[in-house]
Amino acid sequence: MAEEKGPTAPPGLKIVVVGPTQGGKTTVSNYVASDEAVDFEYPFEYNPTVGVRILECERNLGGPATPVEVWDVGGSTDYEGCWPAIMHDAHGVVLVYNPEQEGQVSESGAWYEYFVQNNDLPDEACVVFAFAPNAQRGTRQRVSPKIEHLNVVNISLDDGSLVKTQFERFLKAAKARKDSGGGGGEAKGAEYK
Ligand SMILES: Nc1nc2c(ncn2[C@@H]2O[C@H](COP(=O)(O)OP(=O)(O)OP(=O)(O)O)[C@@H](O)[C@H]2O)c(=O)[nH]1
Ligand SMILES: [Mg+2]
Repeated sequence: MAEEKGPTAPPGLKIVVVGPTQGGKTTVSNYVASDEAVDFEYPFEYNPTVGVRILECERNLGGPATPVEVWDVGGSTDYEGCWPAIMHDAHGVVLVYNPEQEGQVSESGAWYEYFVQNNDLPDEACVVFAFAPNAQRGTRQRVSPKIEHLNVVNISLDDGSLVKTQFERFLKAAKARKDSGGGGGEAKGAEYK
């Protein structure tokens, strides 16, 4: 990462993964940032994320490989003081919540307002994973009215390939916005769906 020398533009994409505590951010982050063909599964044991973890990978999004940083943010509000710094220069937000947990459904709306709206990011810069680990495919999951206009993807632990596909699409759209010169709010969204 450190030796990366892009011709002109600063390298890479910064993607911030946010949402209520125990929603599955670390589970999703580990999966999408892995370079190996790993299964979509829980970490060996649950450890609340302290502050933020930064996972680095490279993805082929067209042209030379793009360095991607996945910032897996701890869901505890104890780290609220770090959130502005965490969001600095972010290109996209992945919002993860567990739709089977009543409180997380409403909390997800507040995470969207804080991390997307307050940062003047376009809605296209946010993908939502409603992560119900053991749900049956096709289960209709609850969505907060605040985020129902976004791209909300229902996933369970059986949906690893869907997570990968959606994440890659999301990265391509983020790269297109970045390449078109938009740093954030004013960026034109590339067609996403
Ligand atoms: N049944 C089961 N649940 C697990 C296991 N490991 C983690 N979990 C649960 O999976 C959920 C998601 O865990 P994480 O991905 O670490 O959640 P997170 O959103 O990163 O949480 P924070 O870092 O605290 O904000 C939590 O509700 C855990 O209790 C496991 O081995 N078995
Ligand atoms: Mg975590």
